[in-house]
Amino acid sequence: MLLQAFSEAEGSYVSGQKMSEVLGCSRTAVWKHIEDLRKEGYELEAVRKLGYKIVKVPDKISGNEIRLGLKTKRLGRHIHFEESVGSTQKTAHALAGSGAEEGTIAVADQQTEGRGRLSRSWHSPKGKGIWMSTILRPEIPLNKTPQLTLLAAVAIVQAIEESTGLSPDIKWPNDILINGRKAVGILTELQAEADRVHSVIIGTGLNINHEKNDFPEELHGIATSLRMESGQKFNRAQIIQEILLKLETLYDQYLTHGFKPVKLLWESYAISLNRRITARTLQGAVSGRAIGIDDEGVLLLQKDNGETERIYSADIELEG
Ligand code: BTX
Repeated sequence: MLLQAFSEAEGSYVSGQKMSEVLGCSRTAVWKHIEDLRKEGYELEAVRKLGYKIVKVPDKISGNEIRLGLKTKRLGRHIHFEESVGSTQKTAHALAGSGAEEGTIAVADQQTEGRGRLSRSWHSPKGKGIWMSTILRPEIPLNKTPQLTLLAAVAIVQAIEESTGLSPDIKWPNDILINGRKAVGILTELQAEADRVHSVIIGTGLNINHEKNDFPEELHGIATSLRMESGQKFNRAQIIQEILLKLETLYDQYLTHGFKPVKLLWESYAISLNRRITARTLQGAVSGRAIGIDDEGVLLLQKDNGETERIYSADIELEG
């Protein structure tokens, strides 16, 4: 409740009077609640006559920390947080199936069965990253849903740029790389019937405060974290807030103006375009030059014989 009051104050001071009203206790008893917050790792500044303001929040990602300072209207307004869970995708599927509102998020501090595409696993250790699934309910045809993976990738890149000053690249369709190593994975899953989309669940795995040895050996050459790239630790709840804000802004734009603006942004961050690549699909490997994405978000690959092949789903290897 006290955190709610600080959140509503948007970074300015909350008076002792206001706090005692919110908490329903005397002004002297407010002191005890402030001490509790300090014990949880919050740093507060007190100024006579003005009251208190929060100057530093702890790196925890429970519902309260995500809510405090969240600037979105819909996304993240309902938060399902668990310390440890198999996969937040599974949780989000269950929530979506039982009617959760658009914008509901499932977040965990740790995943024990985090998953990637094609039943691969996603390493999600405790306290190090963001493991989050967001429920969207767009009224779009099924064939347009891959666009949302690209939209999410743009939003996450923007949030990382804004929060850290790093410059990530996107490798089609869902990898976000920093200096060639994977810092983020995005997994988009659907609940749909016939041609009606009930929900799109966007799973985001973002490595934040890992040091090299927090990754298992087999990921050492492949994976990275924001900390490893910048030498700094980051507050995960604040990055979640930034992702949700960017995601909401782009998503609203997308619902009104369509995919074009997202496509332009996506292309500006993509490293796989205008390069020779090999696309490994379930049907086999195809090599050629990645010449762009079409209006549905499908990758266009120009083969050596000049023909253009449309790639719907693949792992991409960049050549040269
Ligand atoms: P993907 O199939 O593109 O990538 C999976 C591959 O990435 C793995 O096979 C492994 O090589 C590598 N990998 C595994 N863990 C990591 C890691 N932490 N960092 C970098 N590389 C890694 C990408 O799938 C989609 C991942 C989505 C994860 C989110 S977390 C929240 C939500 N819940 C859930 O279970 N999945 C999503």
